[in-house]
Amino acid sequence: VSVTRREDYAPPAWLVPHTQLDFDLDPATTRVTATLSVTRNGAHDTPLRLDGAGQQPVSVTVDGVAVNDWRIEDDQLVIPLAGDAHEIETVVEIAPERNTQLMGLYASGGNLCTQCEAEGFRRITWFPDRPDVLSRYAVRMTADKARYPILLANGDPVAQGDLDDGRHWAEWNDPYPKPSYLFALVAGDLAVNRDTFTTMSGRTVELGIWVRAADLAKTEHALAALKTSMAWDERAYGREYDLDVFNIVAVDDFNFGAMENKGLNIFNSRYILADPDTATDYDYDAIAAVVAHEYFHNWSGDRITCRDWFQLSLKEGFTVYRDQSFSADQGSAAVKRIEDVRGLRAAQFPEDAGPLAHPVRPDSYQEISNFYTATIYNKGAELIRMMATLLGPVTFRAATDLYFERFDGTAATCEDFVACMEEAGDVDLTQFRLWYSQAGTPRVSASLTERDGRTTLRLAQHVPTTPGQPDKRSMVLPLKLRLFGAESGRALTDERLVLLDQPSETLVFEGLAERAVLSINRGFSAPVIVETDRTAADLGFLARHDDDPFARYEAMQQLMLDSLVAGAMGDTAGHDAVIAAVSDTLANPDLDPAFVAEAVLLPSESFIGDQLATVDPEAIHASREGLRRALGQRLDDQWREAYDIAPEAYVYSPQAKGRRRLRSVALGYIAASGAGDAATLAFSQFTAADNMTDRQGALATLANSDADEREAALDIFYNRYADNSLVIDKWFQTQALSSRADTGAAVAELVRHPDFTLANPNRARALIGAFAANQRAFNAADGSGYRFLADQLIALDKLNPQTAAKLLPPLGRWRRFDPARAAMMRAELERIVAAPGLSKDVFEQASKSLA
Ligand code: HT7
Ligand code: ZN
Repeated sequence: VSVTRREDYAPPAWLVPHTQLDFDLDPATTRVTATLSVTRNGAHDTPLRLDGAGQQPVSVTVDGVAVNDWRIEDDQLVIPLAGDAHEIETVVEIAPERNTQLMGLYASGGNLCTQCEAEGFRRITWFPDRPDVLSRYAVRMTADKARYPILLANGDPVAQGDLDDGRHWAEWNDPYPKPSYLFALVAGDLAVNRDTFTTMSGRTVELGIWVRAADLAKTEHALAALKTSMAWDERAYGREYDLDVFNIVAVDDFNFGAMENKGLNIFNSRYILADPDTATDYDYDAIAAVVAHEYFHNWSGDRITCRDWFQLSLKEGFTVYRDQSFSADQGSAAVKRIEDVRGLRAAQFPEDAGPLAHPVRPDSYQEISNFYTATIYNKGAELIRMMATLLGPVTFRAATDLYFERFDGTAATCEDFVACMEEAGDVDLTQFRLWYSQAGTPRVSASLTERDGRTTLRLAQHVPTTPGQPDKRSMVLPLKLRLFGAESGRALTDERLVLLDQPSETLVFEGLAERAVLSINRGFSAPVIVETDRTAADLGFLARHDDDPFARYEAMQQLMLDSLVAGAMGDTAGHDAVIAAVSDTLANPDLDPAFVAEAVLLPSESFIGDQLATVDPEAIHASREGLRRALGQRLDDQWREAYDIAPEAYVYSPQAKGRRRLRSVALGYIAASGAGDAATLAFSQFTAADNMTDRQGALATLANSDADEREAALDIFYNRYADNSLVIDKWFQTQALSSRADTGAAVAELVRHPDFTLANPNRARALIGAFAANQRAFNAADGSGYRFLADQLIALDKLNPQTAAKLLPPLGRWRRFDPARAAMMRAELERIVAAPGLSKDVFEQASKSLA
C-alpha cells in the first residue's frame, strides 16, 4: 500500500511556467500533444518526473528532438535533462468513451468533458500533477463540428476556425497560472443561456450556462444565483471576477457536485437545472449554494490554491464557510444555521467518531479522493467560523483581505491562513491550531449549581481518542452562553463568549435574582457535543423563551432526544413534555413558519442511534414512530390548522418556502397519527400540486404508508417524469428512504429496474446511497442490507472506484451495533477487501474500517 505523508512534502524539482495543449478530440481515440516549458527549481540533479496513469507515450521530444532515454517508473515518465530550462513535448492517445471512472477526459450524454481534481489530469497527459506546480495554459481543440459544435476551455477564447474535413478548431488562453487540477475543456452540442455582469470596477463579464438545448429553460435560477454570488463576493470580501468570460457547463455523469475549473466550471446537472415542476425548494437552495460555492472558489481555490492535498480544507473549509454565509444572507440566517448543523451532525460527527476519522488537515492518505469528506468541508468551515467569531466581523474581514493579498497567485497552506488571522486580529492562535491537527468531536459537560446566592457554572472538556491519536490535548472551545430566569423568563446576563481552553473551568455569577437556566453553545458557536444536566422543564423553558433561535431549536431537539432515547428503552414518560413544547411552538404567531418546521421535526433515527452505546435500529424506529404517532394524535387540530393554510400559487421566496415546508411536516404528522383521511389528503396534494416540493412531499408521505394510493402515486410520478433523469433519481430515492418494513426487498427489486444503472453516480447514490442511510432498512437483522451494499459496491468499484468508495462508510459503523450485526458487517468488509482487482479507493476505506 502506498501512503502519502504530509511530513514528506518537498517543493517540486521542476516548474512548468507554460503549458500548450493540443487536443485532437474523438470519443474513441483522442490524441493529446502537450508542450511543457520546464525550469529546474533550485540546484539539484533530479530528472524530470511527469505523472501519468498507465498510458504509453506515443512520442517524447526534448527541445524539438525525439528522445528515447526516458523510462516509466511507478506511473511516472522519467526524463533525464541536462540544462536548467527545456521544452518537453509528449504525445499520448486516450479513449474518453471507455472512461467509466469519470476522471480525466470522459464522455457524458454525447459530449466530452474533463474532471481533473484531484489527480485526473494525469489521465489526460504526462504532467507534474500536483497543486503547487502553477502553469499558464494555452489550449487548442480540434473536433468534428457537427457532433461537437461547441468547444470550451479555461480562460478567454482566442480564435476559432473550420477545417476542410468537417472538423473545426478553437483556441483558449488562460492568463492566470493554475495547477493542473483546475484544467478543463468541454466539447459538445450545447445551448447557452447568456447574460452579463458588471464588476465593481466597471468591467463587463460575459456569463454563459451551457446545457442540452431542451434544458435551456431550466437555467434561469442558476444564472440569477451566479450574478447574486458575484455581487455578494464583492460586497462581503472585496473579491472581483478577473476574466472576461465565466462559463458553466452542466453534465449528467459527475462524481461530485461541481468543479471550480478556472473560468469554466463544470457541474453535475442536478446543481444547475431547475423549474418548479421538477425541482424542490431544497434543490433550488442547493443550486444557489453550489453555484455560489464554485464561484467563490475563483478566489479561495483558484487565485490562491493549496500547496498540497493535505491543505485541502484551506480552500474547501473556507469556501463552504463563504457559501454558508452567502445562503444565510439570502433568507433566514437562523434556519440556514439549523440546516447546516443538522448536516454536520448527520455526516461529520459520525465520521469523526468512527474508523475513518481524520483531522481537518490530515497527516497521510492512500487515495486523496477519499478525503473530500464532511470533515474537510464542513468541520473545516466550522473552524473558519470560530476564527471569525474570535476576531469579530470587521477584523475577520481585515484578516481575509490580508490573506487574499499576501497569497494571491500562490499555493498556500492552512498555516498561512491561520497566520493571517493571527496577524490581523492580533491574537495568539497557537492552541486553536489543534483544531487542524486533532480529530474527534470534543465533548463539553456543563452544569449549573446554586448555593448561597451564587450561581456556579462548571465546564469541562474531553476530546475522544480517534484512530492513530490516543492522547488528546485540551482545545480552544468558543462557547457563547447566557443565563435566563427560570420564573420570569427574562435574560439574567448578557450573551458572553467563553473560551474554554482548559480541561475544566468554573464561572461564578453573583447576585442573580432568581434560579438560572443555562443557554449554551448559542448559534452553535463551537462544533462540539454539549452534555448538560438541564431538566425537561429547563429545556421546555428554553424551547419557548430563548432569544437565540438556534439555542431554542437545540433545546427542543434535546428534549425530543431525551424522550426518544428513553422511548427506545420502553419509557414513554417524556412524551408529554415534548408534545407541550411542540404545541406551544406551533401556536406561537411570532415564529417564522420555516423555523417552526425545523423545530417540530424529530431527530433522525441515525442521530438517535448516535446517542446510544449500542444502536438498536428496531427499538429506535419504534420509539420515534411512537412519538410521531403521539404528536400526530394529540396535536391533530394544530397540524390540520398548519396544513390548511390557504394554498397559494407557487413562488420561490423564503416565506413561501417556509410555508410549504411546514405544510409538508404537518402532513407527515397527520399521516403518522394514523388518521383515516391521511392518504386521501396526501394523494390530493400529490395530484393538485403545482410544484415539485409539494408533489414530492406528498409522495414521500405515501411511500411510507400501506395505502392503496401509494402504488398509484409512484406510477403516476414515474410515468410523468420518465424522460427526466434527475426526477427519476427522486423516484428511486424516495422508495429507498421509505420507513416501511419491506424497503430492503423493494430496493433489491429496484436494482433490476430498467432505469437503474451503476454507471451514473447520481442514480447509484439515489438508490444505494439512500438505502444505506436508511438506518432501519440497511441494518435488517438478517444482514441482507449489508450483503446488498457490499454486492453493489464491488460491482460499482469496477466502473467507478471513487463513487464506490463514498458508499462504504455505513459498513464501517460496525462497532456501534450488537455483536451479531457487527460480525455480519465485518464479514462484508472482509469480502470487499478480498475482491479481485479492488481499487485503492475502496481498499483504503474498507481496510481502515476493519481496523
Ligand atoms: N473542488 C471540487 C472537488 C471535486 C472532486 C473531487 C474528487 C473527485 C471529483 C471531484 N469533482 C469535484 C468540488 C468543490 O468542492 O467545489
Ligand atoms: Zn469546493
